[in-house]
Amino acid sequence: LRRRVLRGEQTLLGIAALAADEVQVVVAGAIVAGGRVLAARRSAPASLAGRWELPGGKVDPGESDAAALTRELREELGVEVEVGEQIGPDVALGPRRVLRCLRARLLDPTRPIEPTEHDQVRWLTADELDEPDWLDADDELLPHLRTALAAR
Ligand code: 523
Repeated sequence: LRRRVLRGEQTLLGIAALAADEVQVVVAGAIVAGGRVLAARRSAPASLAGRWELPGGKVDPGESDAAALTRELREELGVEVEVGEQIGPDVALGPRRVLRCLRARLLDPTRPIEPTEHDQVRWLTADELDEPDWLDADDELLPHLRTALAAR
């Protein structure tokens, strides 16, 4: 019985770890420099390849949003950033997943961007924001990005 109770507790802990209201956050960086924002073209998976995004990725369990974005931008673009405020609202990616855009400032703007996972990067002015074929969630952030670009 004791073992069954223990196993039951573990199951409860497992369920608690996947609580229905738990949301997986994907962070995306709005890297703004000289009045432009950096867009990156995905090369994978095949279903998303060729479409443009604000670079970023999933926040690991126990990791802060800022730490996750710093890590992702270092891995994907070889840049060091200081993470700032959220831009726009959380955008739903699925029933338990949201995209959260955070401002990111390059610590060394002279250092070249070296993409490891994207096959192209592009600096966009506010007027050029509509040009790329953005992922759906990123597309919803464009009005907020435009405002953020105008502010600096
Ligand atoms: N998005 C998205 N927009 C956006 C990003 C960074 C991600 O819509 N700007 C979506 C695309 C994927 C999911 O969020 O469906 C996870 O993003 P991904 O694959 O970049 O996250 P990673 O890099 O953490 O994924 P793994 O390498 O697979 O762990």
